[in-house]
Amino acid sequence: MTGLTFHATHVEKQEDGWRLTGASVRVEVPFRAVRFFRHGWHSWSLTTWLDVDTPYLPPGPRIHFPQIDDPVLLDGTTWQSAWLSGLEAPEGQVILLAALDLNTRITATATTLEGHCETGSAQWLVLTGPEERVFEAYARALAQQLGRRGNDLPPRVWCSWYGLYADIAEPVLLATLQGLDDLPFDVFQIDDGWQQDIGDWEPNAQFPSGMAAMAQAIAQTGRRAGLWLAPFVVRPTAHLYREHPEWILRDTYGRPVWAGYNWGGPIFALDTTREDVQDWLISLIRKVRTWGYTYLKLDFLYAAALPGRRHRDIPRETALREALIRLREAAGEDTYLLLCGVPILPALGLADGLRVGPDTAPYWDNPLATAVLHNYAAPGAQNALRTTLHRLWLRPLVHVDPDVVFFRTQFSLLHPREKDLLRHMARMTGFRGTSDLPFWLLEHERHGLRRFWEEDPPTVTRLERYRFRIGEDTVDFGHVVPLPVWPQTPEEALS
Ligand code: 9PG
Repeated sequence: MTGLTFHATHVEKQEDGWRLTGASVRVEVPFRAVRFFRHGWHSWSLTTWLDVDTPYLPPGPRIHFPQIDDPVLLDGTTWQSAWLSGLEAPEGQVILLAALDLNTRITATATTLEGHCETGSAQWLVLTGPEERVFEAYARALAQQLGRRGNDLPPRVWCSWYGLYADIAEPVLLATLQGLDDLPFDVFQIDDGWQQDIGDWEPNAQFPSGMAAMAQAIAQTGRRAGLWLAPFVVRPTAHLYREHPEWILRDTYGRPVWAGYNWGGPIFALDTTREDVQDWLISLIRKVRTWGYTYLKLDFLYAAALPGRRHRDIPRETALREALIRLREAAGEDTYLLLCGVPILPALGLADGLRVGPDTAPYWDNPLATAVLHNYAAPGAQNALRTTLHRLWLRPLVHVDPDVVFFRTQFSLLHPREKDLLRHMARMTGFRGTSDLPFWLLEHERHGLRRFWEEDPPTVTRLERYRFRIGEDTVDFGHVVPLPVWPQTPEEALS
């Protein structure tokens, strides 16, 4: 592509684009773009192509900001992206501005891409060409810079969350394990609900035999035992909070930094740059390893990268990456780490699996969250599919987890067509999970689950941006992408 103008401290032409250096860089393009690529901060954050004239309306409620995206990105008056953004020319060519360093963000207009690094000078790539090629080139550069994992096949997982939610207990999990006995899958993962509190990572009264006994029961069936933890967040009700108020990340005024609102109240973050916090984190990971869990779903990890005044004055995403390096060391190379609610770039090279979209749900969309509150990180099948679709380019770097698939009709509002889309997405990533309880499945649904887990990963060909050939199926995800809007006029209401 010719006619690009750069503003940067240093510009170097490379084989497939340019390398820019600078704390603030700017690229001007010789056309008016039709769309821009918005890339969100963490697993759940909106990532999609948007029309350049899409107005930025801050999502709500504000107490959920950290769960939705980087609060710094949401606080602006225009769309902002974490690390990468791009423009689509009228003829379809794409120009990507993409950071190689952490703590970077980008604003796009119809004719410019402006990068900014929070911590001083950074390295950036400018890549132009067909969409697939520019994302491939960026993924190669990221592999060099941050590393990659996940050469083997992604696991087939049963996860308790989207079936039982927090209402889990020993008997129902053991019965489920038994009910799945003749199905081919790899991991039985216990999600949120086993712990005493967020911060107090010991079994509650629903697990009287303890977590080691559960892991043993799972291992006896030949599956890998998986466990959910949110190691960087604390509820104020937890013993941990009362015993170690000095461990909590605080702002410049000394007030605890809000990490969001969940489990019926505000949640706070640990300052992972403190040595005593690091020791506690390492012993937590070692403890669950000793219990027998070798698949860990580590969640709400963004908390360690929120703005705040840290014990060690290092950039916030660097603080997160250092904490993840310690968790990886404590877990060992042979533990599968599925990272969730995690800023994407800081996790590369450390995660085996990465959740790349918001939570799915046994319903398509909750318009109160999306159309009314502009929150596209809210649970729902459509939100999950949209952001996952726009993060498939990460596949050479990590196992990409699109979240679970539903086969059940019981306790589900999903149309068969919607369930098919979720299933095709999982086939495309190879990461195949479900939360369906075996006793809920009709015979043909159980058969569907069996085939899903039995299938060898199909050949996938991208036919168009949102149309794929997946094995023998041609699947079009195009209608998933548009953001739901609330009708403002009678004409819109009728269309
Ligand atoms: C357990 C769940 C499951 C799920 C995770 C995560 O309020 N929120 O914005 C919010 C977002 C995601 C979320 C929970 C709350 O889900 O993604 O798979 O493990 O935690 O609590």
